[in-house]
Order: sequence, then C-alpha cells, then structure tokens
Amino acid sequence: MGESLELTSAERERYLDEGFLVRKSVFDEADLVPIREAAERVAVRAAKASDAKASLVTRAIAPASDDYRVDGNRYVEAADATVQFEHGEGSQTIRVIEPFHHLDPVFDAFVEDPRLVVPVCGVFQADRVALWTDKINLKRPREGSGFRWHQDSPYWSHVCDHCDRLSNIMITLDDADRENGCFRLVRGSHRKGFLPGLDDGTALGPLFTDPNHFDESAEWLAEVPAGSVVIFDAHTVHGSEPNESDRARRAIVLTYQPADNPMFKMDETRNFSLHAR
Ligand SMILES: O=C(O)CCC(=O)C(=O)O
Repeated sequence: MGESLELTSAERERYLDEGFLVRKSVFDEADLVPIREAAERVAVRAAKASDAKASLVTRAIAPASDDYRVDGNRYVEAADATVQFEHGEGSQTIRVIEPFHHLDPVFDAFVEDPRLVVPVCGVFQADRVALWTDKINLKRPREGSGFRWHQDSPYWSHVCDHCDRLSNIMITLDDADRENGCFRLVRGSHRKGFLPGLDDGTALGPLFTDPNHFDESAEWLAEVPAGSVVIFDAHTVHGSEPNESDRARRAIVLTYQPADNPMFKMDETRNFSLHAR
C-alpha cells in the first residue's frame, strides 16, 4: 500500500466522461483470502436465516411478505437483509444479499477500507462520504444467472433524492472473464441521467434499461483479475451474462453517497472520513 490512493485527474476525467473507472489488482491474495472466507460465512448465515424465516412464514408466525416472489424469482427478508435466490425453480442457491456488511466483522471493517474510501472521496471531491448500500453477488459456477442491462439509480429513486450523487464500487473476489460472466458497463450511458425502462408487463421490467436508449456496442467487459475495483456512476448502464464456467465469479458492490445521509435499508448513518486514516 505504498503508493497514493488518491484519484488522479485522468481517472476522475474518465469517470465523468465514460461513467466508470477501473483499478486492477488493488487487493492481493493475502487480502482476498479472508474476504472470500467472510463471503462464504455470510452466504451460510443468510441461508440459515432464510430457512428459519421460511419456516416462520409457513407457520404464519412471520408475514408472507417476508418470503415472496417477484417475476417468479424468490426473495426472503432475513437477517436484516434481502436474500435473492437463483432463478431455477426451487433453487436453494443464493444469488445476491443486500445489505451484507453487518453479517460479518470482516465486511463491517471492509466498507471503510482506504483503498475504497479514498478514491470514492476523489469522485465526490469531498473528504467525507457515507455508505448508501452494499450487496454481494455470488454468481456460483454454472448456476449464477446474468443481470440484464440496467441502471441502479431507478431502483433507488423512490427513496433517494440524491441519486445523481451515488457512486458504486465493485470489488472482484475472483478472476473475471466472459466465460464466468464478468461485469459489463456501457461507456457514456450515464450522461443523460435516468433512462426509460422496459414496458414488458413484468414487475421489474421498468428497472431494466430500454436498449433503444443507449449504445450497446459501447459495452466494456471487466475481464479483470481478482481484487480489482470498478468505480461507476449510479446512472451507468451495466449488467452481466450468466456464469457458464466451473469457476466462481463473486463480487461485492458498495455504494457511497455524500456524508451524513442514512443508509438505504438500515436505520443508521455510516460516515467515513479521509482524516480518520
Ligand atoms: O455482478 C454482476 O455481474 C452484476 C451486478 C449488478 O448489475 C448489480 O449488482 O447491480
């Protein structure tokens, strides 16, 4: 960690112009081993909590709305998180957990790692930022489903009045390439702010971006080593293909916002300051 973590002016220009910037291999194997272990602990904890919640729902002790389906896919509200399951009928495999940082002390500390907070402060040109939300995408071998093209901003717009001032940072826990469903972003797609969603009769359709409103050929594939970070604007169109490989493609996405704002799904404000380092 000898070199400066500050965002360079070239990186900031790229972020503003293309809607994202990339830093490869920010975290090395020594960093990643405990992070991957924590990811698996979180998955086990979320699975147990989901099973327990499902049992309570079956016995009508918890509301049916805690174990529900949207467009056929299962979600469980458990362990103070939304746990999404993979799309195969009856799948017990967890796809996404949001938020997850509170489920393991390694992640509770990770959200304030200077290798994340310093460049994000550079994006905001601020010396303090707050956490907005955090999710872990597990994308298991052969089973991990894709994410259709979308912007994150519309998903938050009903509860957030500062979607223009949210910045995501993805950290890859495994080497990512097209075979294991690497992350993809569309260059410049953030420039017009909120883009129209799909009107396809599904509940989530409006959250998927209408391809007539961005240039799909401008996609950039994040074929990056484990431990890389991609910082991207909340309006940047992004997604990924399914994991068709025998390798994992796990990733964490943390979203930061201007300081002093509370989190999305938790009744708490987590500020981080450059001066606390
Ligand atoms: O992890 C991926 O491949 C896609 C993630 C994504 O689109 C999201 O978390 O909003």
